[in-house]
Amino acid sequence: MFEKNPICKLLNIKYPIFQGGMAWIGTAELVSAVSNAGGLGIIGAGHMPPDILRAEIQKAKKWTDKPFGVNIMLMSPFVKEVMQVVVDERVAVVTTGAGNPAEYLPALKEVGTKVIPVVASVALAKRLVRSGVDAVIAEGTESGGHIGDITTMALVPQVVDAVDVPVIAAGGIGDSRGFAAAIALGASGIQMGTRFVVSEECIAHENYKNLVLKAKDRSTVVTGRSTGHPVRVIGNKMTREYSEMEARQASTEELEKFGAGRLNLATHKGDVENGSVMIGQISGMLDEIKPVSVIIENMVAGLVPVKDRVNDFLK
Ligand code: TUI
Repeated sequence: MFEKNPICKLLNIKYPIFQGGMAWIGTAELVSAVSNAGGLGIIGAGHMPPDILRAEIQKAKKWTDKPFGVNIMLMSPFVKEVMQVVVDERVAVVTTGAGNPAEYLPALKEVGTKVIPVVASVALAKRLVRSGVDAVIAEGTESGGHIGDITTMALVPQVVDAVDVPVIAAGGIGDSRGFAAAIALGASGIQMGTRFVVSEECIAHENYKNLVLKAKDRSTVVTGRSTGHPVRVIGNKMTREYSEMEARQASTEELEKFGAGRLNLATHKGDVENGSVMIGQISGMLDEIKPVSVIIENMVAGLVPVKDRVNDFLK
């Protein structure tokens, strides 16, 4: 299975399933579980200082002998230092988010790190492929956290048509139907964040996980459109206050100050009313916390019934 898959071959992994690199909760616990189960675990560096990231990488190396990655958020104040850490540590894969990583490519490629940026548009995908990235993750607006504005359904086939590297689909994928749909759109693999939040191994606070389990299809909202950095989160007291500030045209500086520290408040302290619960639109279909290995095995096994349904459809 997957012997010919370009992502599995490129990264030497069993299944073309990435765990989205989520800040604060994409820690060595989740990362090693995903990599040990045959996917690609990805540490979410978020706004992590470089010394903390180095410690997290070293923990992941202890807990898995399989490849894993680091996601670098390009808006981080520590972006230069954390890039140096992943180079020093010879991390197998770097994914990037929320920007254009072109200036960091030569240093990463020199040590053999595979670079797979997240893109939310065809234009950036084409530009980065010309710069020499190994693959791209096309992420639709269904995702949690920082998002673009095109849906996965519309974005993935357009990116697939535009580039000659493997494409990983992300955003709105939570079960085998989504996995199969991504393959149908031309993707070579998938990335999931939200599905892995409600896993046994994810260290997110139980209030955070319970809110995800309770979420319905329309529970998420997008804040920050006025700042140019839209973020999908579960609607709560914090988002209502934020929207009021946006409505009275609060400055970007004021909005950023209001948002500071909110993710940690939700993920670690469990204050899911005042904190930022970054989660994707598929949260409405999740109702169970499962071990990572079960999530991954079910994703793969579930492709067969979808294939059968397509075959029946064609009869
Ligand atoms: O990066 C993400 N999602 C994230 S990062 C994050 S950490 C954080 N964010 C806000 C506040 C506090 C912490 C939470 N979620 N996804 C990848 C992604 N990248 N989605 C969209 C993009 C993107 C958008 C525009 C990438 C590039 C881009 O344009 C860059 C350019 O130069 O054209």
